[in-house]
Amino acid sequence: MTTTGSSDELRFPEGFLWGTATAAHQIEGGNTNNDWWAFEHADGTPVIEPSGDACDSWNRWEQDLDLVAKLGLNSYRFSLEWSRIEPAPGEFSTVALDRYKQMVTTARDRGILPVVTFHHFTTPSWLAERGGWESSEAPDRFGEFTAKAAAHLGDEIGMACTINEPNIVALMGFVLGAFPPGVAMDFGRYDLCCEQLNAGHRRSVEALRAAPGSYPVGLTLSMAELVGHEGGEEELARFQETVEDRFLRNTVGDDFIGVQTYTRFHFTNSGYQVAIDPSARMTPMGYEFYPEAVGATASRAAAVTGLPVIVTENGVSTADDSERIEFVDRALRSVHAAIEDGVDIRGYTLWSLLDNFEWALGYSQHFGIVEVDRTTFARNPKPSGVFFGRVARSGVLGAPPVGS
Ligand code: IFM
Repeated sequence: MTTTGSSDELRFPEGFLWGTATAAHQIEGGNTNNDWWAFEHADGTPVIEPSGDACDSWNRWEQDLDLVAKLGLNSYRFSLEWSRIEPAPGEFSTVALDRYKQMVTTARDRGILPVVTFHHFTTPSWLAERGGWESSEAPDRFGEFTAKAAAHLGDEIGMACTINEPNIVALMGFVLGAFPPGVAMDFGRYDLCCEQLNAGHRRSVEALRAAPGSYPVGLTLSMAELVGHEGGEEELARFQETVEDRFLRNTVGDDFIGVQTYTRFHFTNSGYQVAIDPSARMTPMGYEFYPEAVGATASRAAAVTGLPVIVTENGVSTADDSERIEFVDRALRSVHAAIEDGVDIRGYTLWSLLDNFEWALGYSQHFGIVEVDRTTFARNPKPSGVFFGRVARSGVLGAPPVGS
């Protein structure tokens, strides 16, 4: 049970997960054998700079785990790089698998629940060359990879996320052209990719259920609060169905739904808009600054799926860290309000631990609660990390910061 204490103090449920998240390609560095590396180096893509050494987390992973523990968080969500583990079809790297196993066990030793994502945007080059997620073999291949990796990591996995934001993989890859294969406005290929990703999720769940251990298994989906205005109802319904609900419906029998929210979208009689008010506060990502969206999306995800919710990503890109504190404070208030309304939300994960490679936008964005020096890779926790850690340790969110 949550309680609302005196003044504006909010208490979160016992056992609530307080985490931060990263993804392999965004932090490890040197992931040369996947579709993203190729995309970063191809002519004519919108990628502003290559990932290069990223945050050198392939070598500094233990320091990253120490940071999570020191901040006071009790979970860490990270991803496995498929192309490191299976560099060629059916050929698995014991060295890579051992490294990820070490991460899982070290996290446990530090009192951190390891939340493992099996696919976070990158696909091995060998599969990309055969058509990537459009290829008829992709779902089975992903299932086989999941089985192999899950068997190696064993029952110390704390929670498993199959595919990160499959809707973004398809939308960016085939409608907006900002992710590999860089195709724009091809809705037929978009639909095909969505179906294949849905099939991949199911294969992965089957593999995880058959693997040693019995940790919760789920999908993570990118969701925005969808706000309808007069004349925009039809467009909203179309967006909701084709970008969110087709994936939410594919979670029957899963243990949780992972909700990943950054903003809200508006639908008017002239279509989709990121903001209505011309003076709306915007973030460097071009999103409306609207932390309360997370409570709304978590509630909708729970209603559509009937599953417990983990907020597996939420956060803001900003160079002004005090804005991040405001964002997280307001977001947590909306999560707490949803819990009070009866929505089963079991955790909140802040994106991201580190300032890292933001895909086509390179290193121009700052989502981290820890700053990373781009030359020395030295890590420096920001006040927002200290703030979030304090809430995590106590399970209590104090009165809103003065001035907010
Ligand atoms: O950096 C990404 C992450 O890889 C997936 N979810 C959204 C984040 C911020 O854009």
